[in-house]
Amino acid sequence: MLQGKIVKAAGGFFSVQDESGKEHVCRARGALKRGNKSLMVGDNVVFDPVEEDPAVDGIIEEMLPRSNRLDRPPVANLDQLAVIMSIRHPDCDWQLASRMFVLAEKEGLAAFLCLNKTDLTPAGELENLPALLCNYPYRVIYTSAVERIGLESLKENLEGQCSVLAGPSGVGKSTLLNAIQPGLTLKTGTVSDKIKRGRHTTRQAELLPLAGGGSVVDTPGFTRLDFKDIEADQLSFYFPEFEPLIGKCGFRDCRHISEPRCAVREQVGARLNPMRYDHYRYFMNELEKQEVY
Ligand SMILES: Nc1nc2c(ncn2[C@@H]2O[C@H](COP(=O)(O)OP(=O)(O)OP(=O)(O)O)[C@@H](O)[C@H]2O)c(=O)[nH]1
Ligand SMILES: [Mg+2]
Ligand SMILES: [Zn+2]
Repeated sequence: MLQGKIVKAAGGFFSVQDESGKEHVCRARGALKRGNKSLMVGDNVVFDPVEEDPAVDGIIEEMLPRSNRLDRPPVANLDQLAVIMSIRHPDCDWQLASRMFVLAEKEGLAAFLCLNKTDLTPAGELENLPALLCNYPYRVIYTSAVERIGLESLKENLEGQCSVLAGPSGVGKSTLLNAIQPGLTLKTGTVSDKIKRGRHTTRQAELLPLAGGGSVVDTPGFTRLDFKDIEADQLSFYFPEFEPLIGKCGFRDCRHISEPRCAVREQVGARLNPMRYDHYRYFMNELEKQEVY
């Protein structure tokens, strides 16, 4: 039996890297194909080398306990989520970023936002961002892969950690990784002229070692993200900026929507970023609809 980490998963085959760095193509035992046990990139596994099967080098027998997992993109055992958005082509989806941050908080992951394609920002708009992002609770890194701006900062934020890069198709996730890590030759796509959307170039999540230590998972883009297993009453805990205010509302079970004497609402536009509070309201509404009475 050998131990390793899944670095790629496609069509029922898993590339498992053993401790020496060697990759083994494996299949999984049936029980590791369903539900919560279904294997994902980042999983640590025990596998049995096989010689008689020409298609694979081993069979995965067991998945070791996970410290955390994201469903979308499906990756396990992370330290950090790097949300990648472009300022233009496609436009930054701030709400999707907040959605990803909620899921990161739920899994106890650190997170930051990387705003790419600063070279495409219309004149004057970059200057407006600080106001929009006043009291934004996550670190924001500005990059242009094309003009090689902000790449050192991105690199520093990734080094030594296991991070997943997630965001819509076409924002430049793969391009940024190629730019910060010489030797990577990740396939990149173009953004359609008409609808300014990416073309889903990256097809599978792939875990890549970083030269300076740590690793990153490049993932396929997505624009839809549903909340699963989140209770309406838990939502405020996944907005870290609310934390100092929790327990200070007039009602103990305040959901910070329309209740009187709400300490959270009082701070919107002051200590709290209004856009983030809008996202909170939107998500709360969505979760309340899912609640079963
Ligand atoms: N102008 C500009 N274009 C960029 C920048 N970064 C990436 N691009 C372009 O954006 C397009 C999409 O880049 P990708 O790296 O394939 O995007 P992705 O996020 O990996 O997309 P998926 O793999 O489909 O999820 C390519 O044409 C890149 O050249 C940038 O900083 N500025
Ligand atoms: Mg890509
Ligand atoms: Zn409140």
